[in-house]
Amino acid sequence: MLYPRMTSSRMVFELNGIWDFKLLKKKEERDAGRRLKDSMPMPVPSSYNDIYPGRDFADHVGDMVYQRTFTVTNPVKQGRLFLRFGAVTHTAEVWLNGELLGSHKGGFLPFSFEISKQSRVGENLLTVFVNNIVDYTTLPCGRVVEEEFPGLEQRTVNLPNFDFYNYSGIMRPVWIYTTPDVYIEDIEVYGKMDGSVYWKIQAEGESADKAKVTVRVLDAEGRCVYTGTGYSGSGRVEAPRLWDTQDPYLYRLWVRLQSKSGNVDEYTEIFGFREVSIRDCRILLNEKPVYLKGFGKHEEGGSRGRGTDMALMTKDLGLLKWIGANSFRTSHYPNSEEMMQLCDRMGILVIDESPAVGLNTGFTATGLLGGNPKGTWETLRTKEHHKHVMEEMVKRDKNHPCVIAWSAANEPASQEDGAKEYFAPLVALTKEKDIQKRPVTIVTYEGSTPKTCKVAELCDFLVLNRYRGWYDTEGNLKGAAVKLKEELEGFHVRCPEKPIMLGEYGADTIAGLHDLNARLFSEEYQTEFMRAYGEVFDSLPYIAGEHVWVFADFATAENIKRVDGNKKGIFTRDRRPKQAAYFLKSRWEEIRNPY
Ligand code: E9O
Repeated sequence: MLYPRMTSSRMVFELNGIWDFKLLKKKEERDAGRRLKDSMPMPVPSSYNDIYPGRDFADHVGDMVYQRTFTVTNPVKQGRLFLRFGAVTHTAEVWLNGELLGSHKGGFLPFSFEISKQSRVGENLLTVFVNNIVDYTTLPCGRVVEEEFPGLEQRTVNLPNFDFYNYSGIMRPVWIYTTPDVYIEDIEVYGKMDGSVYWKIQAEGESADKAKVTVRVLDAEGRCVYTGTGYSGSGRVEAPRLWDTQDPYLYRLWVRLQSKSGNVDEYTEIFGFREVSIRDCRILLNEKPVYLKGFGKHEEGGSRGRGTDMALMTKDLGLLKWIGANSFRTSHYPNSEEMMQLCDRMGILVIDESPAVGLNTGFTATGLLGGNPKGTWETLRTKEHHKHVMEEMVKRDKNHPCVIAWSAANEPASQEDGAKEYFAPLVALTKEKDIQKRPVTIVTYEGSTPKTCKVAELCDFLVLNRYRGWYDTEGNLKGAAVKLKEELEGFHVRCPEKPIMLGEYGADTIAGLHDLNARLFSEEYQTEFMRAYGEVFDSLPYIAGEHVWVFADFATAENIKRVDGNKKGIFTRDRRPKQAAYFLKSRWEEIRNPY
């Protein structure tokens, strides 16, 4: 799926800005063909939740509606016109001028509709119904509960089976863009270390298969270093400058599609020459071992929630560089396309995670489906949707050099019967869809031990979330280190060839709380926690990386385990460093080998 870009044959218009917005009651009448009455202004892109005060507003369960008009001019009506959403959380039903364009399920990936027929020169009315419910069919998973108290109106509560606030709305940019009648629908491009480059073009429109395709590889200065023809093919660039974390050098594949009738479409896709592989317990970038240093990271902040925020994302990557990190996991959903582009450019390695979180009976206060501990894999209805999401994610992110691996899920019930059967086809599908055959993992939690884990063999590398010294053995870091080491050794015995990394480890820490005895919640405890884990990693040669939980403090659902959100951040929510940031900085700056 191509990102909307202005080219010599395409125009792009952003529909971001202030839209009309309204929360909808359960049976409230709706008419997509009329201007909303009693609407309130709402910024797009943004999560709607934190914009206005009131917990009924923030925690609304169900439908809401976004609306705006846009004007189409005559030149824009030449060729085709598309409407594209970066992400709408969690489902969207889109109407234009009173006609239904279609719907999309899944809150973190883009979708588009052709609107050539439904749009008209002049003013157009765009209406989007959004639903924010998470249940046993959605990713992430949750459950809906009807609360009844004598004398009170029935109230619908949506319990997330995950530890982050269920931000929703039109959270990523919206565009309209034009293409010629015969157009480039998708481009796949892969540059390898030896300079070989593979491409595959998908085109749509009348006799698209008979169109003539020319491709050029352009270097960062715009010089053409290779020319080829054909819908798919391969060629070679002499001595390419490889992409890596120190020198994230980017090339572009310029594609020209000329149809029989003479219509021309052009698009330029960014890529890099680099290879990711796995050998002898190591993750290799361009054949050199890369030890992953970084975080699990949410895409969120104050006011706009998970809404695309270019300033925040650039600042975050600047902080990653400052602290000596080289990577992060997009926990627990694909991040915005703009973030992926920035990672390409800044040389940050990404484990690209699907929104499959909460596929367990859980550690959260809420549980799932009434907390039936045996029910997970039989009761969940996510399997087909999960396949679809993995496909969409690979389709969107396949060309990014920054993406070094895919994570199919975070902390599923991987120790329960049915886990292997659930994940095997998902892993296979992900591999099949990715020509780079990047490593795939399933991130597991404490419940899944070297003895009980049912999915280790499906993973190319093991990513473990462990909280010894926090959720158990709390306060006792020596004991925690013993337990951690024992478990890592157990996994190494089970999968002796596979790299093992920590995907999460951390301790809730109140910024500014100091304690001479390094007690729980103090800045000192977080630092000592990091030190204790670091010593274990350093003693085990097969550890391939350390991702701390979590980059910055973040909002969660209201519950008794969380005081104003999750405080395991190494940075506060407004991105100030806690003490442990300085410890990690000195630790990570020492570990270079060689990235
Ligand atoms: C997922 C992440 O989204 N992992 C959690 C993080 C946390 O801080 C959360 O924010 O709580 C930790 C999972 C801990 C599971 C402990 C289970 C112990 C059962 C044996």
